[in-house]
Formats: sequence, C-alpha cells, structure tokens
Amino acid sequence: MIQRVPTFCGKDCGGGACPLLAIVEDGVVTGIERNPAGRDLKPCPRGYELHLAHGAPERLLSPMIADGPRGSGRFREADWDEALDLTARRLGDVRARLGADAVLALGSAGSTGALHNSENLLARFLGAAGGATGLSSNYSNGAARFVLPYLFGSAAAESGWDAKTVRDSRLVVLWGANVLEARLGTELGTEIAAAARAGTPVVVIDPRRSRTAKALGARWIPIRPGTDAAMMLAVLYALFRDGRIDRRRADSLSVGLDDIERYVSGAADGVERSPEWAEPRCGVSASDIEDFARRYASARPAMLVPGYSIQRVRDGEETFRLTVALQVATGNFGIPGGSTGSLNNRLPTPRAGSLPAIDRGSPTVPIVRWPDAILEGRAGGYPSDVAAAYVAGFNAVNQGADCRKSIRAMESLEFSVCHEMFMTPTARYCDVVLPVASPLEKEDLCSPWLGNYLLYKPAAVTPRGLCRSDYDIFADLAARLGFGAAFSGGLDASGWIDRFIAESEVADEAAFRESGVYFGADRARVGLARFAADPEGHPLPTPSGKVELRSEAYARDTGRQAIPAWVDAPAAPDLPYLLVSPKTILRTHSQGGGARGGADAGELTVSTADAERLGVSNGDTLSISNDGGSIEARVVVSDDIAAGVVCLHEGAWLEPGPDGVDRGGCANTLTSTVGSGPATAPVMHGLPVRVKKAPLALDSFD
Ligand SMILES: Nc1nc2c(c(=O)[nH]1)N[C@H]1C(S)=C(S)[C@@H](COP(=O)(O)OP(=O)(O)OC[C@H]3O[C@@H](n4cnc5c(=O)[nH]c(N)nc54)[C@H](O)[C@@H]3O)O[C@H]1N2
Ligand SMILES: Nc1nc2c(c(=O)[nH]1)N[C@H]1C(S)=C(S)[C@@H](COP(=O)(O)OP(=O)(O)OC[C@H]3O[C@@H](n4cnc5c(=O)[nH]c(N)nc54)[C@H](O)[C@@H]3O)O[C@H]1N2
Ligand SMILES: [Mo]
Repeated sequence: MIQRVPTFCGKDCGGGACPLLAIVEDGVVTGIERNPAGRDLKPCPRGYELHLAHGAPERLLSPMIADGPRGSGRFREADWDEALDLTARRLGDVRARLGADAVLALGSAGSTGALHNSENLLARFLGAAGGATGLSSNYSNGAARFVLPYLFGSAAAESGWDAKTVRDSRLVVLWGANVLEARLGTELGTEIAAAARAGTPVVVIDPRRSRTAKALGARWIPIRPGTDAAMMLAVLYALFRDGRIDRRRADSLSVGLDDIERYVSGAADGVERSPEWAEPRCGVSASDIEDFARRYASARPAMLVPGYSIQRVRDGEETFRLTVALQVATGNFGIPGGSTGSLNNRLPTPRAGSLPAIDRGSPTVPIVRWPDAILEGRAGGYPSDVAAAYVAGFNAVNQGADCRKSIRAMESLEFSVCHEMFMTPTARYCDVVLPVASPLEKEDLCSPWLGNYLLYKPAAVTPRGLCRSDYDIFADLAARLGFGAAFSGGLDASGWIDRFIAESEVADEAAFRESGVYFGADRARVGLARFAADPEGHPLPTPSGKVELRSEAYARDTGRQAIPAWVDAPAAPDLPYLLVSPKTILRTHSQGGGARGGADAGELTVSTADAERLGVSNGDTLSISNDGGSIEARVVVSDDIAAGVVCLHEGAWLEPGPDGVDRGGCANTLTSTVGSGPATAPVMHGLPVRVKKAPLALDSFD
C-alpha cells in the first residue's frame, strides 16, 4: 500500500519549513514529493533527499560507547540501559563534585521543530537538572542580532519583511545573499526569481558569481570579502554628495545621518570615504560604486537583502548597521518593495504553543568561544570550569571555529556525550554516542524563518534500529537522574504536540493534521511599517524614538564609534588570499558532509587568473594555510570568483592526516575563535590565507 504523508525536514537550513510529502510503501519511505497544500512554497533538493539520509547505511542505529582513545573512531555497540546508566552516572558525578556549571551544553542547528528542537531540548533538560553552562548567540547572525537592538530597541523583533513584497520592488540588491542556494526562508528565492523573470533588475554583490547571480542573469559586482562596509560608506558618500537623500524624510525616521555625512565626507577627520577611497579596499572600481549608488537611489522601491555572510566577517557588526543606514537614506525603509532591517528578525508566525524554557539563570559563553571556555575556564575569564560536555544536534568540532583547538578541548574533558544520526567528527571525540530518530520518524510542528505559515507532520515511519527522539532520550535520562517530571511536564512527545496545536490559532485542527499546512492571513507584511508611515505617532522603543544610526548606547557598551565606521584590517602580506566558506545547495551545513553527499568536499575554487599565477589547473592539489592550520584541496578553476579570493564550501568533514594537514576540506581548520568585534560573533568569510601548490604527497604513490 502506498501512502502520502505530510512532512518537513526540520533542518536549520534556511528553508527547513518546506511542505513535503513522504511516499510510504509498506512502512518504508521510498521518495519525497512536494506537498500541493503548500501552494507556492517550493522545497529544495535537500528536502527531496530526506529519505536518503534517513535510510543511509552509515546511520547510527544503536548506542555506542567509546572503546579506544578519543578520536580513534573505536566504539562498541551497547543497549540503551547501559549507555544511559553510564551517562547518568558520569554526568551525575561531574555535577556532584564540581557543580552544575561544570557541564557545557553544546547545542546548535541539528533539528528545529516546535518540540524536536535539539538545542531547546538540551537546554530544557539541563535546566530541569538544575543548570549548566550554556552558549550565547549563534553562528548564523551573531553580529546582526547584537547590533539590531541598538538600532531599533525591542522593536528589532519586528524588523524584516515578507518575501511576497518582492513583487513591489523595482530593484533587488542581493548583498552577500545567495538566496537560490543558501536559502533565507523557503519563499524568498522563489519570489525573487519570479520578479527577475518579470523584468525586475537584480544586482548581486558577492565575491562569487553565485548560482543565484547566474540563474537570475543578475548584474554581478565582485567584491573582496569582508569589505562591504567600506563600499557601503562610499555609496553613502556618493548619495550625500549628489543630494540624493530626502533628508527631511530620513531625519524623521532616524538619528545620526548628519554624523555619518560628516564621517564619509571627511568633515569629521579629513578622510573622505569616497568611491576612490573604497576601490583599493573592496576591489570594486570607483565607477562601479558610483553606478551602483545611482541605480540604488533612483529605483524606488528598491529592496536591499543583506545576506548573513556580510556580518560573518571581521567587524561584521558595522556592515549590518550600514545596511540599515542605506535602507533609511534611500527612502526604502518600511515600505512594500523596500526592506527593513534584517531578515533574521522574522516577523511573527501564526500563533502556536511552544515548549516552555526552564531558565536557571545559568552562565553562558559566546558560541564561537566554546573551545576556549573548556580549555581556559575561570582562569581565562570564562564563567565556569567545564569538565563535561553534552552535545545535541551540533557537529561542533567541524562547524565551530578552529578545529584543532576544538579537538584539544574535546580531548581535555572528563566526559562527553552526544545525540547523533551519524558518526561525525564531533561524535568521534565523545565517550557515548546516542542514536537519534530522523526527521521522518518524529511528529512535530514548525514555523519558518521567514513567512506566515505553520507546518505539521506525523511520524511517517517508526524509528530504524534502536533510534529514539531527543525528547525520549532526555525524558529517560531525566527519569534516571531523578528529575523526570520536571523535564517532561508529565507529557510525552505527542502530548506536547497536541497541546501546541490546541494553543494555536489553527481553527480546523483536523484539516491542519490532514494537509500539514496552515497559512496566516497576510503574507505580504512589511516590518515597522506603522513606524515608517507615522514616526511620531508610533515611535520606536529607542532613546530617540527613531532608528539609531548613531547610538550612544552602542558607543558606551562597546567602546566603538556611535556611528558605523570602517577600520582597515591589519596588513598580512604573507597571507595574500581571502578565503570564503559559503553554503552549498548540496548540504545543510555538515549534514551529508561525510561519506554521503559531500561530492564537492575537498574542492577549492580559484579564479582563472590566480590558477595561472599559481601554476595549477583543474584537479591539481593546492595547500591553503594560516597560523591555525593547513588544508590540501583539489583545484577547481573558475571565472565565477574574484581574483585573490578562494572558496571552500562549509560543511565538508575534517580528515586530518598524521601530519596534521586536513584533506577533507573543512574550512574551520583555518578559522579562529577570536570573533568579529564587540559581538564576539564568528568570522567565517574573508579569512587571510596563503595558497601554494602542494608538495607531492608521498602517500599519493601508495
Ligand atoms: N543550502 C543551504 N542553505 C542554507 C544553509 C545550508 O546549510 N545549506 N544554512 C542556513 C543557515 S543556518 C544560515 S545562517 C544561512 C546563511 O546564509 P548566508 O550567510 O547568507 O550564506 P553564505 O553561503 O555564508 O553566504 C552567502 C553568499 O555570500 C557570499 N559572501 C561571502 N562572504 C562575503 C562578503 O564578505 N561579502 C559579500 N558581499 N558576500 C560574501 C558568498 O560567496 C555566498 O554566495 O543560510 C541558510 N541556508
Ligand atoms: N566555515 C564555516 N563554518 C560554518 C559556517 C560557515 O559559513 N562557514 N556556517 C555556520 C552556521 S551559519 C551554522 S548555523 C553552523 C551549523 O553547524 P551545526 O549546528 O553543527 O549544524 P550541522 O552541521 O547541520 O550539524 C547538526 C548535526 O545534528 C545532527 N542531527 C540531525 N538531526 C538531528 C536530531 O534530530 N537530533 C540531534 N541530536 N542531532 C541531529 C546532524 O547529523 C548533524 O551532525 O555552522 C557554522 N559553521
Ligand atoms: Mo546558520
């Protein structure tokens, strides 16, 4: 018998909330289709492959206990009783001797449903236990989320806009946003593609001629990574100089434009931040900057879509403050077809119940510093001395910065446990690995990153092997540790889902469960539109009541300038190339980065000019290195990347050889845990590196 069951992947992939149907034949998922109830919402290739990861031969099907040194990959299978008793005993022991804060909660992007959210469940479990050391911020948009409250106050949560408003745009600027590949919500790419087909011009500012740029026939402005703030200042310079800013309007919405004008014009310090000033910094010619400024100012409305990439760089905080300055200065703020702040503050999704947090006021460390917090503890200024880690839904060693430091941190722990579907580079360093259910094995609800809808899925099939959901694992462990009821609230997983739906705005529950999709009324909302229409009548909750392009609070808290500014990077003549490590359409982060799906793993894209300079062609091996480590990767020569920039897609699995050189192509071999600026957010683009033809490895003769 063939059934079609509504489902979604629940991955933190920018889509994640794509309406799918699982085709179930005799208890086996044989394929994935688009769910027609999702109307215009288009799933991506990763959604259509959901059953492949679920059914993969490499999937962990039983609890595993380390049976060799950490990292050796030697494990033995165990049953749940043994694995959970061991985990309860070791965690209980660390907590009893050293206190609750000695356990570090390492949760990230694993799964993101309303209930089966690995990060939230981990936090709730450790909260119910009495606390732990947690992580603050995230890898995605740490710098953006840090600065937006200074700009908008608590209304930061209402900035953003719905994808349907792209229809009102006369120009779309994708500034470091590769929306057809690195999705920012399920709808945005589709809407931008439809607008482009209908004739709306699209400009892509990106070191790479991305898939999106190519597919949309966009005008491509190649830029040196990490230098967007310099170009943005030069665009503002040109707008001020040419009198293209409606000052009365802009001043009614914001404070600080006068200071920004003094800064860019040179009145403040004698340095003009002109297009000629920006050219050598960002690699975009002064005439291209002038041309862009003219186009952006004369198309109204124009939508500037800031990708998260432009803030995952050194001083990424400033870039995001400048995108808002541009939106305000050009009169595009808070209007349909324009853009308002950032997409990472999604507008409200339809009301539904959610899992209550258990907050013990526990200490946190910035996520990018998790290895430092383990290695240095209180002596290094961190809030606790960590002796154990609980990892759920996080390939921390691979996806966090500085793999070598991460490995040292994992090796130094007394005990570590993780919930995983696969034996990832992180799982290899854990003492206990617990096999989790796949997205097709769990009932859940979810809401999207961007958009006004909810999805529901029943479990399509029962779990493979001994796999269990994170919820069930935590509930069992909590019971063994004596706080079962505090964790579960007396409900099992389906009890919680019933409650979430009962608390939702969905009127016809049966129809929702049947179709798997519920749409909110308005899908073309514009964040902060009421404020933009009547700034005096609906002031923002900021000191001035307006958008704070100049923020005294920011200056006070961070020691930086009150207005967004540019500081040149320290010179690094021995590291002449800049590395970017963007997302690929093939993967969600590192999922499928190992034995499965990592087709591009270990490939380094270099420009034709650089390939000539380096004397390499397709298939040759290049070594990419800095003080943090070294990678050897296969060359792919391309005309779609700026000279001086090299690209390794993020998510490939680390494969360090005995010489310490990574041959898996994991970009985080080269990233650092220092962080961006005041937000201490990750820096994963624009990393200075050296690139050389690799010496012929002896083992290539094996
Ligand atoms: N397929 C896929 N989509 C995803 C994800 C995934 O794993 N796979 N992950 C999701 C998640 S969690 C997140 S946080 C978002 C992240 O979304 P983003 O951060 O926007 O994604 P990236 O791929 O890092 O970068 C997007 C584009 O910016 C370019 N770029 C890199 N550095 C710079 C720079 O300094 N300046 C400019 N102008 N451009 C630059 C890259 O070449 C790339 O084409 O993506 C989401 N979407
Ligand atoms: N160099 C570089 N590094 C980056 C980035 C970059 O642009 N460049 N991007 C960063 C960004 S934006 C992000 S969000 C992070 C993401 O990094 P991570 O949060 O590590 O995300 P994933 O690699 O998807 O790993 C999630 C893990 O959860 C597992 N998993 C899947 N489903 C479940 C489940 O239901 N329960 C549990 N317990 N586990 C599950 C998967 O098998 C996978 O190993 O990476 C960051 N790292
Ligand atoms: Mo992310």
